[in-house]
Amino acid sequence: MSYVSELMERVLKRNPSEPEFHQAVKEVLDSLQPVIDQHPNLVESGIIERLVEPERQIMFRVPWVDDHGEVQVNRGFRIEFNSAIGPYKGGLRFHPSVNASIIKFLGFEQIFKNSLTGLPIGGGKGGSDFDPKGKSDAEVMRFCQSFMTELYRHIGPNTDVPAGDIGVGTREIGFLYGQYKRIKNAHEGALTGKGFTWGGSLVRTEATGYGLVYFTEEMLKERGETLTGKRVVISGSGNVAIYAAQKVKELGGIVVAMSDSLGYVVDEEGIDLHTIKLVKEVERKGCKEYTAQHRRASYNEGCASIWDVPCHVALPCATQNELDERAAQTLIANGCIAVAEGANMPCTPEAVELFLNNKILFAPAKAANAGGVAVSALEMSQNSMRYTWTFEEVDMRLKNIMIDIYKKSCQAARQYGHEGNLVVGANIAGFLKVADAMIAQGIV
Ligand code: NDP
Ligand code: 2IT
Repeated sequence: MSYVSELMERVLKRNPSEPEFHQAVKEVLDSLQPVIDQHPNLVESGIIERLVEPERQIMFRVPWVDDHGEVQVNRGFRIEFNSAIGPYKGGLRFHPSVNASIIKFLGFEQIFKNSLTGLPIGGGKGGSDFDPKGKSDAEVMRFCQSFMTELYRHIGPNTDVPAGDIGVGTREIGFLYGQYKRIKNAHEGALTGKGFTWGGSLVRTEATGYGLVYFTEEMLKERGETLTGKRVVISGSGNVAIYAAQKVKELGGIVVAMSDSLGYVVDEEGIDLHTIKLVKEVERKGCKEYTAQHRRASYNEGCASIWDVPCHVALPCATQNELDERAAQTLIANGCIAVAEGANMPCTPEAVELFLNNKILFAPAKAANAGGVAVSALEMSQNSMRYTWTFEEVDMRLKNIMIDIYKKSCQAARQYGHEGNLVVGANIAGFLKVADAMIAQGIV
């Protein structure tokens, strides 16, 4: 049995019932085979064995009282995966589906993504099975305060710096930061995604979506294409999806469909983002409401079939495994030329294989959605300097980082015999920097 298969067997045995974590590890290990062949010292120093085992896993009780005076209990997580190149860095997800497997897959991916940004940040992720949907602001605040009352002792600007993810936006970061500051008596960059007036960075809100589209443009260029006039389908209508849509529109593309967990809207004239923002960000309602204001648009129940809408470019920006083999077949049959992952691991392994085999331009999440965490790292820099950059300054840095990630991933793929395969390229490029640092720092 090969070293990689043996290691995978061990991961399966040691982490039973964690399918998302297994999926993320398998993809990376499969990509690393050519690197291992060329660098036997990676095996000798146990780099990969150490990489697949989080440095620290924290699970905790989060008790809070709802608006009816009833006690509620949720579970909190923070997985501090790897700190070889910098403090643990990664978002917090609040969603009822959150469990150890999901947080571990996200934390594992974050190691390589953060390395790709070229900035000094390690990998971590956290969250809770708390569902912010349907909760009052006061309930969300009490939950966040309780969550931070445990989390604060594990984080800090030089230790671990959480941010947002699904269900955690500026409102939640505000409540979390307020409680952190109160307990620690310190106004310091222990969280990113803060509001601009209290330590946040300009462009952080837009960063993941904008970065995704900068990456997509770069990839399209290779085929002599641009986004101008392209039909684009974007799943989700949260932070990543909305700002990806905004940048697509700015660059001349037409976003014909967007979704949420309940269904999707199609607007052949191009989705009106003002309405989507109002419905999703302000009113916190379903995207179905969009059709009340735009009669020409149609709404379809169920989010999975959004990929039936014909498009040139598909940007899955909702959640893991939302685009399967059948969806990939439909996209290819309908003439899609590029798929870029805004969400983390949104395409199933079977879908990714189909895209690669059919020479569809495919941008894996680690590379394509790294803009969010990259601007988070820029927020950390600004906090350390006690200074703020302009929107243009941060946006320019973001764009350069995305272009650099694209080039690094292409180069690594070429060097290790997989030209054009950005999955392999991103995994290898992200891995090498972390592996170098781990070797230099000894067996820790
Ligand atoms: P938001 O909470 O802002 O939005 C999530 C969107 O996805 C909503 O439209 C939501 O629908 C939909 N969604 C969530 N869960 C499901 C599900 N199980 N099935 C179908 N749709 C679902 O989150 P973000 O936009 O921040 O995150 C989206 C993805 O991007 C995630 O995979 C996240 O890990 C990834 N990501 C986020 C970054 C960031 O900076 N925020 C950075 C890099 C990656 P509804 O409104 O109905 O709940
Ligand atoms: O998946 C991700 O990269 C994020 N949710 C953003 C993490 C961050 O620290 O900004």
